[in-house]
Amino acid sequence: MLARIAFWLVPPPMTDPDDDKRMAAGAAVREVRDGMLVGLGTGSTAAHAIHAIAAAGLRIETVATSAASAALARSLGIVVRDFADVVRVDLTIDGADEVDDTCRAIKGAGGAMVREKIVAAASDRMIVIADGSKRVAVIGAAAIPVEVLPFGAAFVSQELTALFASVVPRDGGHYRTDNGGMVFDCRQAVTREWPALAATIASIPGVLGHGLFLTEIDAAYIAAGGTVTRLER
Ligand code: ABF
Repeated sequence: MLARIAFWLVPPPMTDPDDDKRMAAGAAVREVRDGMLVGLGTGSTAAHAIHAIAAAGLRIETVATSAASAALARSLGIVVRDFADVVRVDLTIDGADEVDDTCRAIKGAGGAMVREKIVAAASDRMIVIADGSKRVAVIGAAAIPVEVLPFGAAFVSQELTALFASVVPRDGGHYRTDNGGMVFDCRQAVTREWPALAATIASIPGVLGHGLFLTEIDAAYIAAGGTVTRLER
């Protein structure tokens, strides 16, 4: 009887999402080997991976998907090369806003999706890391960020409103990415035929990139409640 009362008085431990992010990051970093050129993602989950790489004392070089991630890595003693001189990366580890069981993802809430997609495309393997809140049955609830050359802001916004019911310039149009681009956060797409939508977005002159990652991701480590699940594309 006392045990039964104790159970109700002491609920099961709730894990902190940050602990889950750290667990997912640690699982991915265990795939890093000495001698690799590693792509460093952007965001709080990717930051855990950067700390884990530093802590592991791995003899690697890296490229970063944002100025922020490059600064964090260098502050931890990690060699960060200029990606402009790189054509191939062994392994990239990055976060996501949503990821489904086929490793399709929406990325870019952190505004780094253009560089993230270039680095992912140059990578032999690309692994997403996330806490359980990012795992979805089907992507599409999260905003799809679209980076736009400011020169084309009004024109591209008009073109995007034909594809989405909601097109919102980030920070009232004042937000700028590391590339100097604006970001429009787009919701309620007119179609969920994601490949076709991705191609249409990319075809708009003035669009620099978007956050639909449909083919770039090879695997994902999702941590929830202290348990890590590995998904494969
Ligand atoms: C980056 O990290 C972005 O693509 C994505 O939007 C963001 C997720 O940030 P966090 O890990 O902090 O949730 O990879």
